[in-house]
Amino acid sequence: MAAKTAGQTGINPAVGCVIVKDGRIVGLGAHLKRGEGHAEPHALAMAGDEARGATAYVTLEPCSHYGRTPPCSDRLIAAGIARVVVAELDPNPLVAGSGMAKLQTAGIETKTGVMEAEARRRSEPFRKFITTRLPYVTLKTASTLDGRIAAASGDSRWVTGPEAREAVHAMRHRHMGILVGIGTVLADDPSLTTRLSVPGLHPARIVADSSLRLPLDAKLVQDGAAPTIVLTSEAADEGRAAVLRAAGVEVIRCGSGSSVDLREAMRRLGELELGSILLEGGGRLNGSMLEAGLVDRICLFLAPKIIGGEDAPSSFRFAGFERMADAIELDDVEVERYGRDICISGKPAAKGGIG
Ligand code: AOF
Ligand code: ZN
Repeated sequence: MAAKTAGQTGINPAVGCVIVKDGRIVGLGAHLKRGEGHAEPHALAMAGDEARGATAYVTLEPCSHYGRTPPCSDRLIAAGIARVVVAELDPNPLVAGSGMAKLQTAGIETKTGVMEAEARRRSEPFRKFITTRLPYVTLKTASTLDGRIAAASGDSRWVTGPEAREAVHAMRHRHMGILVGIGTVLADDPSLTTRLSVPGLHPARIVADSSLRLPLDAKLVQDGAAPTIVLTSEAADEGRAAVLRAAGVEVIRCGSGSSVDLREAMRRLGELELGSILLEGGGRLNGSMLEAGLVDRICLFLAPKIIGGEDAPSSFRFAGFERMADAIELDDVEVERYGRDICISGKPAAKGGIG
């Protein structure tokens, strides 16, 4: 239930709830939208009187706070639920164990940590945002086996096949913002919208553009498909900023230098409640974000091709390290296949020296 709603709950977690009575499912629910009902009340509404004496299975600890809706723990207690099984505790400091405590005080039998690893994987972006107010950043690249994102001529249509590209659109649907460097916009004039074989949600489009080179006739400015935000520097021309604002673009100055202060940029995007960002390059921005330690997960789509070319652009452009021992390593590595392509993903290991 939670997996199906990933991407549509904003900065709220995707949560699923199933109510079981005498071996039969009597209620199903998911949190569908921030500001609307949580998973448990939906499932309780379906269960009706059958909830009395039943077991509720929830992917997240039921809440104990009055937020946009009343506490789910109170609702479970009032419905006469006998047992609550949850996958993980709510990392929200407003809840953090107090939901379980409330249920226990009311005499409900509880169990925590069932399929916890799966649940934590799903709630990782929520966990990061609710505890730091910084967006969870997923870096995605699509390259040849030799790490090139285009030929030396600039041609990049297409590196990976249709299955991998569909997976990327599904990733866009699951993130609240999509971030690219101005070089990518100037080279490709992308629309950065979600185009799936079924309808999806469009993330806000964010461009790192320290000297405000974003052209007024760019699709990102003209198409109105989703909000467009430009991250720029203090040094950028105010007249140009005014022109972009008049065209409907939000311009945010990050840091006091002549380039975009990426850490400050993430803080500002967090203030706008953009809780998850898909970073789609190019190589320089990828390199800078990685070096600054601002990337939470990397997804590298690799096509079984070799393009070569001394000047062909690559997925990561940064000074790099002198010694292999200093390389950025990935933890929690996963490998998936999409048609002829593969995706290697993992979390950049935190290290001293970076950032
Ligand atoms: C639950 N069940 O289905 C969800 C929970 O903005 P509000 O008022 O909806 O509250 C959001 C917080 O509630 C969120 O940060 C998280 O702590 C919890 N989410 N809790 O019992 C749910 N979505
Ligand atoms: Zn709740």
